[in-house]
Amino acid sequence: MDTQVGIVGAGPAGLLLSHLLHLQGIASVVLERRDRAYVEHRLRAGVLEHGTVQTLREAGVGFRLDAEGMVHEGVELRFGRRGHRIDFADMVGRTITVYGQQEVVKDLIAARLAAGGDIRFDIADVALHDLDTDRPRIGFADADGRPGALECEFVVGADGYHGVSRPTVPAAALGTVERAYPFAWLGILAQAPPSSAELIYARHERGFALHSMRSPEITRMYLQVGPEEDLANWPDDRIWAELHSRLATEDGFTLTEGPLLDRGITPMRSVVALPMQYGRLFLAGDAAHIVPPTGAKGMNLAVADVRTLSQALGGWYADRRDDLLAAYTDTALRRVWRATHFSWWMTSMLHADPEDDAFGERLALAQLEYVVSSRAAATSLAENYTGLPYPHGWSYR
Ligand code: RFL
Ligand code: PHB
Repeated sequence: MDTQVGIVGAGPAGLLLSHLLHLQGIASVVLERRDRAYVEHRLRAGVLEHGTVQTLREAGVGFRLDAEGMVHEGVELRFGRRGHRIDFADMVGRTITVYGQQEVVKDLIAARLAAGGDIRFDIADVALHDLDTDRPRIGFADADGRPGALECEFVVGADGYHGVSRPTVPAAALGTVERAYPFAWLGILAQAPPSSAELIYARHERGFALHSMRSPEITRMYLQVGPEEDLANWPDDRIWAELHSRLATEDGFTLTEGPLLDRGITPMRSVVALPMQYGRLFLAGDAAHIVPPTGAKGMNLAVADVRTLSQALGGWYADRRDDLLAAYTDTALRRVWRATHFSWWMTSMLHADPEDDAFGERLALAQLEYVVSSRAAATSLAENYTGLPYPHGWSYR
């Protein structure tokens, strides 16, 4: 046997799992298709739930997060040219932290390498074998193109939505439940100080817009666009004009512009694959489920899966318990479905659906009015957005 747990993918899920297993004395190898610089600079999520921050801190990888992460006590919902603040701290006594996903990835890679961890970048042709035996194998080609193999006790597919792990499971053993949305997000990163201290989720007749940030000097923003939209149709001045009009308020909100550092288009889908286990293969994070980004849940769910899996593998290695592993799908899916519903709800409330009629539009506005005028409804949003408490720890002992 080459390692106890073979992990495919060095995103937040794979890296955090490798680290949490190490803290419990369990060995793993992480195989990643991209190079280190690529995964450390891939621009993605930015909002960490309360429990995600706690998990990273408890695992000893929260130092830079505590120094550089921006703690937010609320968000703004903007519609009808007016802003309405949802006060998380007041409603549920919890906050969120704005800290780029790639910074979490950098911190985890640094922690693994400092502890002598084995992360192999530039790995091609990953193929999973013998998953229904107790000695599964991962075949691959290393960074120099030489063929290699890892014999393990468990394989974890943490290789994202486009990875190889989920498609390796025989179709008869895996179901998927999904929903496509008739729009996508165009995201930009601008060298400009944020125009608001907190995130702004805006519903507008022309479509959704989101104002977020990465630092006191860098703004991150998104615009709802068509599902097949081409980035070539969006020169800088069109992006800024659209952001100005969708974020405008009657009391004269001003949006600070700056040079664009990055831009990209992300399609929106909800997908849940189940079960999240096939023999000795366990799926975690985007490899098993994706949500539209409106609820800021994707990376947080990846962390939640890995906490559950880390505890279950801890139980196996400490006491040969297999009940926690057998319960992995059910335990993980409870949180996944809650987040899937919340993300769908935020998405439908905040986007202009081109396929919807006037009735649908009025319902979405009525829902927004209710959320900003009822303490009960606002508390529900706050509870879900900041993240539901964890029912169990990440370590077995
Ligand atoms: P990842 O991060 O996709 O990592 C998977 C890794 O596997 C590698 N890989 C392979 N390696 C070896 N062999 C193969 N055959 C492989 N195939 C793939 C990949 O190179 C990669 O390194 O999955 P993971 O770890 O499950 O993490 C999930 C998160 O990345 C994702 O859910 C979030 O980014 C989603 N998301 C957000 N989540 C939040 O919690 N809060 C947010 O605010 C938030 N905003 C967002 C988002 C995602 C977005 N996009 C770009 C989809 C905003 C956007 C725009
Ligand atoms: C981000 O800052 O990238 C971000 C924030 C909130 C979301 C999605 C993305 O809902």
